[in-house]
Amino acid sequence: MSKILDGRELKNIPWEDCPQGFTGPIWRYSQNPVIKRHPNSEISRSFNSAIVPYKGEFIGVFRGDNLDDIPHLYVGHSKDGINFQIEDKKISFVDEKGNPLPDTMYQYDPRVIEIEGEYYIVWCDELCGPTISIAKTKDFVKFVKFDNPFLPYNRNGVLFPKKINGKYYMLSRPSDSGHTAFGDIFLSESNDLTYWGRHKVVAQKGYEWWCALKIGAGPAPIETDEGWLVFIHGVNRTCNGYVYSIGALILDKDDISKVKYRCKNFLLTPETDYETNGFVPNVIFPTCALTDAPSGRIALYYGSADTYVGLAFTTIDRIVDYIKKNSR
Ligand code: BMA
Repeated sequence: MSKILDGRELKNIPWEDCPQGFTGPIWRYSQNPVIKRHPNSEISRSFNSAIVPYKGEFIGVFRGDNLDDIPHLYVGHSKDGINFQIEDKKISFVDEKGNPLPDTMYQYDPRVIEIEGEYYIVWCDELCGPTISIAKTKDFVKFVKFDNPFLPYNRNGVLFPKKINGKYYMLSRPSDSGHTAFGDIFLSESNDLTYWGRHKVVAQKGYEWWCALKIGAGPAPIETDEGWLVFIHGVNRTCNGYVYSIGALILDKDDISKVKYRCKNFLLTPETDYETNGFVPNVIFPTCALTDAPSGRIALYYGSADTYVGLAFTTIDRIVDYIKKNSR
């Protein structure tokens, strides 16, 4: 039996039981996708988005690719974590003194991480090319942006959901300015979320074909008695373009820069219509996981085909057992 260590209860976690006879590590929600095309009048497609429990309901920061294809971030509200109302106006940021900041050219692939009652948004932002930005909010109305914590180029970052020995930790995937044909997961450390250092390589792209080109962290790591569970995306380069699948690894609890188990199989790969058809076919990209510690339930949200948000389920026992049995 494996345990989720944060001890938090989320009685209303979105859930659907495992279909009878299904033997895989993760099963898809039968009513997917949960976010369809044109969720508001400005957004053509919404995917790669992050949801958290908030005041007994749910709130999220959504990637919304506009009618000119350029992505921005939007707040969305939901009573059940499945049906979302996405606000009409994109998020604007203020600096640490409260002064409004000019909009950057684009913003995408947000993660939302709660640490000690504050919600941190981490996303890919524009700074002479893609880089990682961080902002904080308490109310999802005022978003205070930190002063350029990362250099370009980097398009994928997520924070650990708690400080470890008084420090913040970020997993990120340094890149180039285009559709990067490489990608490994790095760990960085900070006292204050602005100055980052002590960078370490945590996991590199794999021998396995599904993640042979690049890997990157997905949702905020989940603390378990076996170590930190990290859902990842892994990319295969086929003759018809990149294919993004979902995988996982478990980091050592005493040294989070060390991989303890790494699953050699993907957990999910694009198979359904809403994953294999869309703006970018054959992409599934995990960005957020809700957990309920008492039941061990996990609800995993993922972008699908750069067009929709999908939802899938597992339990901590099932996923840890699968990763350990299939660890390379
Ligand atoms: C990645 C990111 C994601 C996107 C994926 C597939 O590099 O840019 O936003 O979902 O490519 O297009």
